[in-house]
Parts: sequence; C-alpha cells; structure tokens
Amino acid sequence: MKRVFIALGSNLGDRETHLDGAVKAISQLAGCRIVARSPIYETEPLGVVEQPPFLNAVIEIETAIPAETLLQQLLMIEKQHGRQRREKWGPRTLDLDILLFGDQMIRTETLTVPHPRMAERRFVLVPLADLVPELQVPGSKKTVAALLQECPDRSHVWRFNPRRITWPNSSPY
Ligand code: A4P
Ligand code: MG
Repeated sequence: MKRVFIALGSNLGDRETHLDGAVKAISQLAGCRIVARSPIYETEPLGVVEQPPFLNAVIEIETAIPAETLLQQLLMIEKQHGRQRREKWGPRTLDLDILLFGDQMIRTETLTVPHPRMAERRFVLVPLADLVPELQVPGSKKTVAALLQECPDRSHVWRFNPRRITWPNSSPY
C-alpha cells in the first residue's frame, strides 16, 4: 500500500461540486481508500492570470494501484467532469495532479512525481501542509512546512467559505 497525495483544482462551473465529485469517484476506485481531506481554499490563478479564481484542495489516499494506472484513472475522472484540454494552464472544470506517491520518484513520459511545480505553489503547499506539515518530500530533503515557508509564491490563498445554507434548521435568525 502506498500513501499518495492528490491535488484537486477547479475554476469553471460549480467548482465545489466538481471537487466533491472527484473525491467520491476516487473513493470508489478499486484498491483505493481516502485517508484525509484538506479544507478547500479559494486561490488566485497562477500562470494565466486572466481566468476565474480556483478552488483547490489536497487529499491523502492509501492505494495498491500502480502510479501509471492511477494517473490514467484520474484522467478518466477529469474527463467525466467535462474537462477539455484547451490552453496550457488555462481554466478547467477539474484538474487532478499526483503530488506524492509514497517515497517514489518517478520520471516517465507521462508522469513526474513528486509533482515538479509543487514547491512553487502556495495553492498546493497550504492544503498539503494542513495534512502533513512534517512529511519529507522525496528528493528535496525538506518538509512540506519548510517548503511552504520558503515558497516565493505570494499569490492569495483563502479558506473557502461554502456558505451552504441548510434551510431552515441552521438559520441563526
Ligand atoms: N503529468 C505528469 N506528471 C503528472 C502528475 N504528477 N500528476 C502529465 C498529473 N499529471 C501529470 O496535464 C498534462 C499531463 O501531465 C497529463 O496528461 C499527465 O500525463 P494537464 O492537466 O492536461 O495539463 P495542464 O493543465 O496544461 O498542465 P498541468 O501541469 O496540470 O498544469 P498545472 O501545472 O497543474 O497548472 N492556479 C491556481 N490558483 N490553482 C490551480 O489549480 N492550476 C493550474 C494548472 C494553473 N494555475 C492555477 C492552478
Ligand atoms: Mg493536471
């Protein structure tokens, strides 16, 4: 069994529903168990800045699925959520990236793990640090918390308040 961290992102359509749907679909993969889920953050777009804000989160899973197979399954889940690849770093209904796959370092044509840009991105490091601040990132000799502290990215990452109203019992009035 491997301990795996997956980053989730969405900035098109009903963003929260896309993230929830992805977590559910991942939990239903054979040989996959969700261990933890970070809070959701609303984040300023990085790269192509002229696009709507993202919701980002990270989940931890335990899985017996090999990395390449897991990637193919995540790409399928992206597709089921209407993902169309248009522009690099452009808007998307759902993006699923493998951040860490146990202590493995992987470099194939289709998969690079640890995710090559994770240390430069607050929208990845903030939710990952909520789950495992003391985890050492393979290949970097640094913990997630240390990477976050040193991260040059200054873009905004807010705790997302879903403002879900369950009428009428939760009304404070
Ligand atoms: N691939 C290689 N390594 C991995 C990995 N570790 N996990 C390959 C997942 N996929 C990996 O991905 C293209 C290919 O990368 C996959 O088919 C897989 O074989 P993609 O998602 O189609 O391409 P992309 O979106 O153009 O690139 P990528 O790398 O996913 O984009 P990024 O770097 O993730 O950036 N700003 C905020 N605030 N929040 C965001 O979530 N996301 C992006 C996308 C830009 N700005 C953002 C956010
Ligand atoms: Mg991706």
